[in-house]
Amino acid sequence: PRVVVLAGGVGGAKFTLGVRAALARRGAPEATVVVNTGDDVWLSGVRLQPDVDSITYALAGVNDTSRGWGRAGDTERVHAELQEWGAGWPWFTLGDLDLGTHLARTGWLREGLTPTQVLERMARRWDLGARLLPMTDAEADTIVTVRDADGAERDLHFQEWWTRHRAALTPVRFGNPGIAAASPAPGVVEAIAAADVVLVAPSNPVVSIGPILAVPGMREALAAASAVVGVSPIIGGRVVRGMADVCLTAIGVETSAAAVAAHYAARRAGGLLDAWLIAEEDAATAPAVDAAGIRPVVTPLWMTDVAASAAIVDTALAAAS
Ligand code: GDP
Ligand code: FO1
Ligand code: CA
Repeated sequence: PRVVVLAGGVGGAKFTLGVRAALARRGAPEATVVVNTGDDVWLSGVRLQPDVDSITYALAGVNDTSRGWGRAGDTERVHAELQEWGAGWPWFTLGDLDLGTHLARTGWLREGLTPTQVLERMARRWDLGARLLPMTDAEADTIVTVRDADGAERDLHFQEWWTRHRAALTPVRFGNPGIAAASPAPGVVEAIAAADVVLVAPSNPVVSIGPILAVPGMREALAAASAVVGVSPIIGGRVVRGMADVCLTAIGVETSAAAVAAHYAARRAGGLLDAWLIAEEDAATAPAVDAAGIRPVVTPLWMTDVAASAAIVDTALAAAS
């Protein structure tokens, strides 16, 4: 089958490794992965694309699997020097190898290449086994609005809210300034139209999948897709890692597999999903998913290794047909 994946960073990367394996076994064409760029940030004059890099590094096999971001075996000499200058963010570590990526990307952007063209060029270095596309070529960094002790609202970049404050400042809302004027990156709408199935990775529904869906034209493209199957990032009523629970609470969605499904909503009711994979731990919520007009499929959802991720993808592909 022709497959498109909507993905964020680490959850998206683990899932994409499974997609690559499942499709290779079938001799199917490489998947197209539409990656969240809401995490992107300008820092010390370079453009970071954390989710794009997480997926690229994971597919290339050069990612730091224990930390969850950056390159395996990286050093932090430049970061230490930036600290001495008082440049950058002290709480945000830029690895030396990772900085090479950011410098290459920023140089090409300044030469006039679009983010899509830069990613195409970067992906050539490795045999990634998937086509990566940013969700949009426009800058649409996620901004978190919090309320200070005095009641005033304050905006922070998502990366500051997360890596500096560890999501401890209660969010009032999430936004992507500039996204209203954005459009899907070249090739995204075409890939969705040509796909036999669109898979929604078990990524953060608010700050990873949310920005992708907020790109004007994306929801229309997905509404016309052949099939859309999602995978729950919530197992046993909890997030596996990260701060999706804090994000969901902020937008009034309970941290449960069924509530996230209802948030995405049934495609036949104007929403996103035809089917929704939920963990065995959440089997009791299947009737609620069904009641929302989405076909629940109960299956193990722990992406412990590539084989486990590929098994989830097999189940998702079966649910689409
Ligand atoms: P980020 O951009 O690095 O935060 O990563 P994503 O947005 O792509 O994915 C984060 C989500 O992945 C979190 O909400 C986790 O709950 C979810 N996640 C991580 N590991 C697993 C897993 O093994 N199985 C499932 N179902 N979800 C997972
Ligand atoms: N996450 C952290 O918690 N601390 C860091 O110092 C940090 C540095 C960093 C550098 C490059 C990069 O691509 C990602 C980095 N991350 C870091 C992860 C990043 O904040 C992710 O966007 C979040 O984990 C959510 O996706
Ligand atoms: Ca992310």
